[in-house]
Amino acid sequence: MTVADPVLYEVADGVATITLNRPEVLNSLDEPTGRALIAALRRTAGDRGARAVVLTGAGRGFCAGQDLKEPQSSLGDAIRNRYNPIVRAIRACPQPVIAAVNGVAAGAGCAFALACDLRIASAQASFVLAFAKIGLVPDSGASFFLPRLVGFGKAMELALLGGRLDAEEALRLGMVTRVVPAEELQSATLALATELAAGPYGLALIKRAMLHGAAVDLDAALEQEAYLQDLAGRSADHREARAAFTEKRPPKFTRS
Ligand code: LHQ
Repeated sequence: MTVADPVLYEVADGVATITLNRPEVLNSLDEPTGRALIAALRRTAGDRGARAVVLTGAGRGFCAGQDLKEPQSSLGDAIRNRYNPIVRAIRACPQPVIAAVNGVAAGAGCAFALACDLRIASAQASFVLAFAKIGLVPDSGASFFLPRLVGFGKAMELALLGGRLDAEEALRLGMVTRVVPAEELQSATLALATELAAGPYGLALIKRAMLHGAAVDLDAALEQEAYLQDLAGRSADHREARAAFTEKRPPKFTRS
């Protein structure tokens, strides 16, 4: 009997797709799955063929967080060794990372979606801050991302009550960018990822500027913007965009 890969990695037309692949347990994470996800995200960061990244789940779930049937001695160690590296790897990808939320995203699975740069959801998706229901605290960056996305009051309510939000409610709160019918999730995600994959080198710097700006004071943000703008201004893609503007034609970017 062969055991299916718990995480699938595929690159096509500049888009890397990472698929959590334990559909029978709603893609919850045991140790091998966590390790494979970290490896896939790190591989993406160095993959020159991947100009945008999609994170999604096989079957009817996106990710139900920790596999609650896996025995664990120290939850702190699990968080430090498995979950925090996943979140850091998502943030460290120079490419934009899109969560294509195909179904339920619970616990750390919800936090992974929040850690991504954009979220597009199937109408069948749902979001559950499941931690309170099992006597735990928000982890995997949920306490950091959620208040920034929906405001502190709503984030506190969701964290304490752990209720399930459907896709439309998540859209209303600003947790997701778009909701599409389930059968259109793949094509809509690919269209979004392809648009990003055709973008300039500056997109990686935009990601850096926005992530930095969300966590520092104004002076630090202004200085970082100046630093990154200097890099962006020296890129071939910026020169190409200026030439294309003058020549009244669409730019052709090379990600350099
Ligand atoms: C699962 C799971 C699951 C195993 C569904 N594990 N089997 C970090 C480090 C260390 C420790 C702890 O935590 C963390 C971070 C975290 O992620 S804590 C949060 C852990 N996750 C949860 O508490 C969510 C648990 N799951 C649920 O509440 C429900 O399954 C949700 C709301 C996600 C979906 O409900 P339904 O759509 O009704 O599906 P279901 O409950 O029937 O699940 C389908 C199957 O998947 C079922 O198996 P079965 O053999 O009965 O068909 C579940 O047992 C299995 N499954 N989540 N986390």
